[in-house]
Amino acid sequence: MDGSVNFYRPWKHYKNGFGDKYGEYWLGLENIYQLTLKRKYELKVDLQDFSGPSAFARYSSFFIDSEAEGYKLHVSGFINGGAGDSLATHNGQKFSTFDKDQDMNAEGNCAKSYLGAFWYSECHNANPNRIYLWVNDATHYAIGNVWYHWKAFDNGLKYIAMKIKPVA
Ligand SMILES: [Ca+2]
Repeated sequence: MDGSVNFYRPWKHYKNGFGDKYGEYWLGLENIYQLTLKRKYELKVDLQDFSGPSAFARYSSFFIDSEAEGYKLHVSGFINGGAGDSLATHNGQKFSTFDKDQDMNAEGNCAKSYLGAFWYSECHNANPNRIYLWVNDATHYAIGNVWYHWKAFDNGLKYIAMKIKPVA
């Protein structure tokens, strides 16, 4: 949301969480696993562009598997709030960081190649934990925090939040 926290971090940080819950924040894969194990959750991804517009994607079901399963992502029940479904190719993938490559890219390391950490396949349509670019600048091809089906790979977004809440 403001570039104040460095998101290029190793596995241990993504497992345990980091940042400031009132600002830029990662809840932690183990916390997400424990929460979504106990109750049913939905996911809402809020996006905002530097030029003003916003959009969202909702998923009526969200959970992840245990660390032994690579914290594999499970999302379904997509509801389009204008953003498009950029998690479809990430569904069923394990989480990868630069020091823990669990992606589907046999030759390379998506976290290293695209300077992020996510449920990469080979490699991504969404890369929210990536470099904060501060401005719209299409010359920064595919290095920003990307949600492909809304703004393609050219634009890093001003704001990306993935929020979960229990399903009533
Ligand atoms: Ca790989």
